Amino acid sequence: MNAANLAMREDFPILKRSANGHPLVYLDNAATTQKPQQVIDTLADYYARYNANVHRAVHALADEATQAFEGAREKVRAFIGAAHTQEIIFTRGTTEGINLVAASLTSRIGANDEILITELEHHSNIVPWQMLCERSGATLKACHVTSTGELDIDDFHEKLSRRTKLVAFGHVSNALGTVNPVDELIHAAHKHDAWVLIDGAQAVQHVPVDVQALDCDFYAFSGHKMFGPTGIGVLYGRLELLDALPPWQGGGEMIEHVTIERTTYNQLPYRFEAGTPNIAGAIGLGAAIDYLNGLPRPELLADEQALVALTISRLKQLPGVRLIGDPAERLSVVSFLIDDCHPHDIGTLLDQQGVAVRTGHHCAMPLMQRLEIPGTIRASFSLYNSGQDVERLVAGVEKAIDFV
Ligand code: C6P
Repeated sequence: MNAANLAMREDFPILKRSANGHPLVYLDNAATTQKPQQVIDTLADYYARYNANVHRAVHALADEATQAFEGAREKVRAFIGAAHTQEIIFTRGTTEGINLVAASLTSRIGANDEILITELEHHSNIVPWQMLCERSGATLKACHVTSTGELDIDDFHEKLSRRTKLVAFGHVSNALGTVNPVDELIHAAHKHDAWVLIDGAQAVQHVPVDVQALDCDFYAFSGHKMFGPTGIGVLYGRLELLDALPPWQGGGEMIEHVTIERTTYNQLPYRFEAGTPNIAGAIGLGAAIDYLNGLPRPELLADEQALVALTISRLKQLPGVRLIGDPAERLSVVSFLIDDCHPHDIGTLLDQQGVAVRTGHHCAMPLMQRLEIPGTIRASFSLYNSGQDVERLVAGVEKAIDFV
């Protein structure tokens, strides 16, 4: 453990607690990360000092809340390198961002069109497109995954066609940690005049993201996977594209003028933010961004990558352990199975030793079907994890193997 890692751990009060009588080892960061005191304090401060609805009233509290809420939008814009704050839409999370795009695209997709996804996707990046295809008659295609858990790039290029209207894929796989060759995929999709949506849920915490450098059309992510609160996320959309899309939900805030007969809509980004937003969540996300910006991120990421490599090499030495996926580029996630054991049994045995991992299909059932496995045991790392956490995981797995 180095100084930066030690200092960071101090910011997370939950890391001091125990679970089932053992000091907690939290390796379920792909599901949600823990929250630093700075984010917890920001949430409490909002509710204690300036809780009010935003954009609606002239009183002092409303003004303070609106400024903090819009300030958070600007922090998000800078964090992902977007050109305009109008391109930053607050959502409930990655899932809602993708559903927003799928719903708004309904009028732009027809029966002759195709949507291309991949077998690596989380259900959030599959089901909304299936629903869009049901509504529009369009066809959903999925790029195959190799046995190492990487995209079959030849298959991707083969499945792209003049009919492809939209290509949607994850930046990083939540089940295997595979980092996709996003630049190549975006470039190929744009050559076919297809829009590109990136599911960035598993990337933003770990690597810097610049949506302009990427040149993607949409990028969705969740606050709770990057040290922020649950119930808040972001959809980035390219300005011209968002401008041309109809709103998806109707209600307060998204309107300009309403009569009983018809409504004209508000400008961006409010057109896509019907109803009272998650104000505390957005401000808390802003605090999480401030927190991330204050960390020596490259150093901490290098350490996290070293822990992933250490975990892989230690698990490989254990009898009966089968690592799932062997991508050339990987972030944060190590998935594995133990011969003749159900993943849930191993997860429970690890929990009894204070080690939190996730087991099961990880909301990626098509990937599990492709790999012909019921699920995996998944250890997922964050910037605050330590070498001790790896040792406790490996010791826990050894004990579980002895027990079963
Ligand atoms: N994955 C996991 O344990 P929401 O729920 O909207 O914040 O994020 C959905 C989502 C979308 N895409 C990817 C790649 C994801 O990993 C997730 C969430 C968690 O892997 C919970 S299923």
